[in-house]
Amino acid sequence: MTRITSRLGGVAALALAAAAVVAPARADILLKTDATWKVTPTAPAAGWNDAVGFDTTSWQSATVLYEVADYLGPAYTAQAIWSSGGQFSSSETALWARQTWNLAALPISATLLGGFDDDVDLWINGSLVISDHNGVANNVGVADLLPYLQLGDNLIAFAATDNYPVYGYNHAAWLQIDGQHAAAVPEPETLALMLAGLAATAAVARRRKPPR
Ligand SMILES: [Ca+2]
Ligand SMILES: [Ca+2]
Repeated sequence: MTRITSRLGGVAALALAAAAVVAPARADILLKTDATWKVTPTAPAAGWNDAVGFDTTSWQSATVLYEVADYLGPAYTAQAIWSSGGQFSSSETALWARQTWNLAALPISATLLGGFDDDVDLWINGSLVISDHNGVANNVGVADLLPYLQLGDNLIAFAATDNYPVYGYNHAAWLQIDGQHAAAVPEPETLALMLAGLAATAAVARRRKPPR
């Protein structure tokens, strides 16, 4: 018993040493608007904003209007998008857009910032998280997206409208989700130590199991 206890102490010390060299949280751009988004200038059928598997074969790939970095700096790699009518179309004044993406691990923080000319309703996995109808072009955001994200496939969808009766035909939409992941992947030596520790712990646990 003494031997097992001292071995466990060793494992704990190894685990502590390994934890100390793991890098801190890593900032990342989780999602941004670009040409890979699917868009349509005509109102879609029900399910477009809450069904991951919604059929978008009749939709277009987004048309890129400009780089957001030109206005907000290099931290923003999102691109402003619209349908193929472009930024000044007089016939395509509303945009429905969606993107699915996979989260292999949940981030420890996630925020959304977007710019819509002029108004927007935005859903994440079927939850309405932004509803902006002030009639002017402005930036909108969600400080904490974690309650809406899920492991595996995620869906983000928005409907944007141009207030052309007041300001003329000029429209655009962009968004970017920034997040942090728990920690960088440990270096190989650290990983080897941690795995050795886990194996030792498992061996001790197996030995401690009462016989069936
Ligand atoms: Ca607005
Ligand atoms: Ca406008």
